Amino acid sequence: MTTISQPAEFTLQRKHTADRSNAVRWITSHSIRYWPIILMIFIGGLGNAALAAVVPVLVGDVFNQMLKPDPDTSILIPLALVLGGSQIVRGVLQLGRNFGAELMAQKIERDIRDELYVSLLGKSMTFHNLQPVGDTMARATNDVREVNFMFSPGINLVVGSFMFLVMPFFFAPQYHISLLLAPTLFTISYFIALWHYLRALSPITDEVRATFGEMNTHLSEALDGVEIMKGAAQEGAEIERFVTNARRVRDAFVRQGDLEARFLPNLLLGITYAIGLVHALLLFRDGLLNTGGVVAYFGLLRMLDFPTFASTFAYTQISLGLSGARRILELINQETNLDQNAAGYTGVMRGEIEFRNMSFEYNNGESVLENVSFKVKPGQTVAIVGQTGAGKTSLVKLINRTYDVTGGQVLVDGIDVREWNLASLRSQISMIEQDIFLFSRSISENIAFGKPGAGQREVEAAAAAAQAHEFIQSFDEGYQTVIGERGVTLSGGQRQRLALSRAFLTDPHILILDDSTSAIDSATEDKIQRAVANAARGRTTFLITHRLSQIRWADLIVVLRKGRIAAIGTHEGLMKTSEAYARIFRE
Ligand code: TTP
Ligand code: MG
Repeated sequence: MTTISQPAEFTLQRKHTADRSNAVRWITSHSIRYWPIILMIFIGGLGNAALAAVVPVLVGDVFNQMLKPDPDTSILIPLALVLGGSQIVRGVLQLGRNFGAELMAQKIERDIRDELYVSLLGKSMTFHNLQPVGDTMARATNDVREVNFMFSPGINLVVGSFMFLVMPFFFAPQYHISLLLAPTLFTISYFIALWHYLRALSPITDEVRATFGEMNTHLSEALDGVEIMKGAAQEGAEIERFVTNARRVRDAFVRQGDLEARFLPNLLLGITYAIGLVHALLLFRDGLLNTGGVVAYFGLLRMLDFPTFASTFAYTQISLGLSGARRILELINQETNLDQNAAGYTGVMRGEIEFRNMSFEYNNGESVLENVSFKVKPGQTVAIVGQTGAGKTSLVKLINRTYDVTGGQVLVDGIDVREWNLASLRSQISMIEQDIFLFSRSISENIAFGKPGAGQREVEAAAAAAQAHEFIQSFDEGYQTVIGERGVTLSGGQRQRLALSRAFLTDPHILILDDSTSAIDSATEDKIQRAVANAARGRTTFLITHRLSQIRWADLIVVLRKGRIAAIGTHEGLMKTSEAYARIFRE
């Protein structure tokens, strides 16, 4: 099996690797490992069909017995017993087929869900910034579900009904060889019609899945931004937009239904019955077929029912499943431009950082940082100041390779960050982002996020150092309080101290604090001030802040303006030399 490996930021070692070159191969490579189940489905399907064919054959025999001038009724009891027995066995086989297909469907669903999740976590921020969450959610939930349905009932019915299609070919010739005519005509036209149907269906199911993804994207964004939407009284416009999206989904489904309704084999089946019956009667008239033969033959033709009626439904399901698989695969196969560099440097960090002639732009090609060079000694505290949009956040995100520079270098301990093993680099750097994200888990778990398995005592010590212990204690359930539950939300200052607790617990060599909050009451301000001072001790610290008290005692202050360094130095030095810096303090 060929394995196409994608460059990923992080990959986890999986037991099974799948062929990701196209959707059909991908699904096949996932299913092939469950070959015993596939075998079970096939055997179940074949046995079920063969035993179903036994019914018309036996009924034909019974007719012949009854129509004899002196019918031998003693044979009827054994015939009835064989008939009944065979149908019980058939039920068991059918159960095997259905159970196998359902089992397979669930296993495959789990496997591809795992694969997608691992792949999503491994992708870079560049990818995640560009990929709408709603669309990802639609793919990770509904498209994955469609792949499940593709196996059960989809493939289950296709296999089962195909076996029914084959049976007349086995059983009809024993009555008269020419009776193969009607099933042959049917089968040929069936496959031609099916081929056309599938070709027309594929773009429609693609569209069904795509419009659904778009609707979901929109819905998730509207809910995310519901506060802004309400604030701007835009509910009406939003509803309008949603209705348009919902209409597109409906239209795609209607087109699918329309195509299904025109499925030709429904018509072919009726014609086949007519042809078969006429044919059998002609043979009967010429004495080449007896009454039992006519009855049995017509019973066998009736078996074509199953493939005809199951196929619209089953093939649509397969087509939808493949469309879903294509969309999931598209996501998995999206390249990410960071690689984890597993073989890279893994030393213990001293915390020296150097920006060397560095420039950076986001994907849109607009320069965000230009020609930035400066050096930070281990243990120093650096304050980055500058107006909004100056590139402060962007600058620090280059240190832990949330993004990669587009020119020049960022070095940690004299080693280009791209030469570092990514996991090693990131585990020694702690970044407190501008908008702090908390999981809907307990406070304790939120603090211990970067160090799973940390004991309660450790967690509390970290919280105390971050000046968070007090407010956490004020909650009824203390550290076990679940954030987001029963209305527990935290203020900006509280969030910040939780994030600082996280940082204390992981004890990083480099700490980055991106803090945009400036309006905080002085008591809290004081606490944060103390927490940050605690945190900065003994490690290299980057502070992005508007708090003058914090800027003042930094070892190095970098003033950014429109992506360039406007001034750099200590507080005393800058007050004398930099007009721009002095202005900040005058304001
Ligand atoms: P930032 O680095 O976010 O600027 P900042 O942190 O100095 O601003 P603030 O004080 O408000 O936090 O952005 C610098 C430029 O980069 C800005 O013009 C927006 C642009 N940018 C992108 O194009 N894509 C991004 O993902 C981000 C974060 C910024
Ligand atoms: Mg910022």
